[in-house]
Amino acid sequence: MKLPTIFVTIVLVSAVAAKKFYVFKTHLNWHLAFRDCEARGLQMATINEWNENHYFRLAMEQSGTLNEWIWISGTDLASVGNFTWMTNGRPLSSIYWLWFPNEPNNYGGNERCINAMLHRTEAKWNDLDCDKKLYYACEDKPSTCDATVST
Ligand SMILES: [Ca+2]
Repeated sequence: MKLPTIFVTIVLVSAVAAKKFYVFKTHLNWHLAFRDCEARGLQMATINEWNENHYFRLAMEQSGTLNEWIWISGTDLASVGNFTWMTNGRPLSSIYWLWFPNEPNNYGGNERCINAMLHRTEAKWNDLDCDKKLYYACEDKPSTCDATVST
């Protein structure tokens, strides 16, 4: 199936970031956003650590999207209530939970995908209807040869 032609603004986070996030200022539902990242040789934004969330917030600031809701790869589509990152299957460990206050609330019983949004000074997470059309963020795919070899 041919992907729709999408005109986007790509914003690169500065080189100080351990990870680059690309914020796409086009409104897509979560599924199409996920596929669009893949079609670009990227993957949907995945926040594994606190510092990565810091860089994500920087990406929001630098792309002028601090007041926007932005899709990231968290979802519980595979198992209701068990949110994982779609890109790597890892759970949103309690250590790294950065939920917006009173989220996830599964409002209306149909909130299965996660968007980031600003709360005070930090990017926080909210579960939302996957069919909503939001801006979205991608990142570089992780290197496939970054395994540590000990001798
Ligand atoms: Ca919610």
